[in-house]
Amino acid sequence: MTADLFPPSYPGLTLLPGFARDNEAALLAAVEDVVAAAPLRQVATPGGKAMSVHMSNCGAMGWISDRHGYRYSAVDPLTARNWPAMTEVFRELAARAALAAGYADFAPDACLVNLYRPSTRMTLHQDRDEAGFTAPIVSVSLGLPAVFLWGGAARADKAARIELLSGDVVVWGGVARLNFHGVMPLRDGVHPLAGPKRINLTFRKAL
Ligand code: MD6
Ligand code: FE
Repeated sequence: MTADLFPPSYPGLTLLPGFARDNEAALLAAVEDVVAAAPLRQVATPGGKAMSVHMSNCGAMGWISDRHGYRYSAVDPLTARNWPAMTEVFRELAARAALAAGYADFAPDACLVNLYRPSTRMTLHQDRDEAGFTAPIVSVSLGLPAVFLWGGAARADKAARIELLSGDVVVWGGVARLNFHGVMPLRDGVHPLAGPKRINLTFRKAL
């Protein structure tokens, strides 16, 4: 087989396999701190359906959704307090991954924390609630493996399936900043550090 000698490449998407592998335990511990202050919750889409993923945020801004729409807010609607600060471990990792993908000086002000349990999925969508699209998106996978769907500029474009393991980081931006993407339903399993779940950290520049 020659597939591994010539892995597929996708314009605007950088795969950094194992980039956060050495930080897994520290990152998971930091996630525990975030969700102690801003509990994970299921949010509703504007259409009124609950998303299957559980979410929280840290950083100056957090991504929220309710029947009024998708947006960023400095205040957690559940606690009526600001989101917990973004720890240096998160900032440093996000900036280093962005740099590895060719984006210098990435300074995220939002980190969305997503909890996927077996059968949780994320349907194809664009990340387009940010004020500008010059900064990339940095996405860190922890815990159970997932199949990431990498589509194109249009919802109907065929999506590639990319396996993401704990410690893998993906960065997208530039021509692909508004590409559709999603996550296939999580398979059953137990991760040695994270247990029966997957955590995804998505770093963005919201403002
Ligand atoms: C992932 N997640 O879980 C990719 N986007 O690998 C996302 O694209 C995403 O988890 C918006 C909101 C939550 C997410
Ligand atoms: Fe997304």
